[in-house]
Amino acid sequence: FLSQIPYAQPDPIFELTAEYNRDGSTKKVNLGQGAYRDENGMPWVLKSVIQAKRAIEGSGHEYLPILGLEDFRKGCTKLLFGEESPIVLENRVGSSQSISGTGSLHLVAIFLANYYSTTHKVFIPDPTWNNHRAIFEGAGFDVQLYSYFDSHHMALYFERLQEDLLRCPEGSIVVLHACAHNPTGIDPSFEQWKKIGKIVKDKHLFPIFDAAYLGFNSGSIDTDCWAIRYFFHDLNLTGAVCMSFSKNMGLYGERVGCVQIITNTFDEAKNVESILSKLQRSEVSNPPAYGARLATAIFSSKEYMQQWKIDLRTMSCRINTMRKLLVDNLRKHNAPGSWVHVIDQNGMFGFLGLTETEVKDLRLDHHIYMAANSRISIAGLNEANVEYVAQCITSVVSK
Ligand code: PLP
Ligand code: TYF
Repeated sequence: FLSQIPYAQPDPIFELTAEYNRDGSTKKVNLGQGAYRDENGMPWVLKSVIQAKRAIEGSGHEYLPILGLEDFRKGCTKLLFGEESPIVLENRVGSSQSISGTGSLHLVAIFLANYYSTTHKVFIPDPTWNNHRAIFEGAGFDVQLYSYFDSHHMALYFERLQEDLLRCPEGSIVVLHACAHNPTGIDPSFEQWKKIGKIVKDKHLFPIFDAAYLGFNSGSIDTDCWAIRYFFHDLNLTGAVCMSFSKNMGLYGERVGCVQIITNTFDEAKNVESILSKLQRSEVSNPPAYGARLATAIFSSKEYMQQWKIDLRTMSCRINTMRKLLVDNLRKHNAPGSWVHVIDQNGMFGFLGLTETEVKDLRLDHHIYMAANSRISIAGLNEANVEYVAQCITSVVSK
């Protein structure tokens, strides 16, 4: 059978990084993969993480429990909902540590496939992170798109989004980006979230919040949890949150994440957790320890938590400054258009609205690398390259 195995195309964003690494030009700029870079274009280890590393020295290499570190899981629930939350006080969350955000989505997907049935459709935004389709199709679901982005106005297509969600069959599963939508950087307003919440409630949809960028919109986890808290506190819904600490703790390669399934009662949560444990056992047996220990050390120390908040502001402020500087430079070089959409976008990415040809020209003629849909990781910009990038964008769009 091996001779019949087809060749699967590599993931485009990892290919782009490989192509960037092969490029020998000194001018090259990497705006591809969503990973934070400091003002010198270097990966950044958060100060809070450096403190946590010292604190956990000597913690050894034993296995964790199947569901991961309990203090980590409980810390994640408190982070999402706050210490005083009824959800926390009534123990209504079934949780499991996971292989970061991706593993968290996967665990929820197989949980739903096994215990809710793949006859339910999964709705994901158009566009979205390309792994959403792969993860849910991989678990056996029929995956459909709901409208999200209006490319004409470079804005949220809210009317269509509402229409599409209203058309979902009752009980469908809907994937929502908690904040910092990837790739568009456009999130619903509070008022729009309220309307989405009402549809989710009325149609008994099962919401899954993909929370991979908490802290990147506002610099504050509390603020960026607004939609999650509105759904589960104010509307009293049940659903899932898939948390990742790749970006907001800079722990990319350590694979630190958590699944939170918000239920109606403590007994439901206990049963859900038993199933998460059973599923996790045959998938990864038990999750990796190091990164979860770091995150737990941060959660358990007031001092480190304070530092983490500062670190989040450091990253989100630098990204915002670069966002504005890019637009200032585009305007300075008279790039056609107002570029106000880039200013209005949130989180780690800018969604420029260039054509595939323009993106290709930037790569081949100017050594500037970005996703084919013209999504840029803003953190790849710095004082040394932002004007060059703006000049080159101006040049390709003025052709
Ligand atoms: N969800 C979204 C929307 C993402 O953009 C990412 C990473 O880029 C993830 C989930 C998961 O990332 P990780 O598995 O590294 O936590
Ligand atoms: O840049 C992006 O959109 C991501 C990058 O485990 C990424 O696809 C890389 C590794 C990973 C998750 C996301």
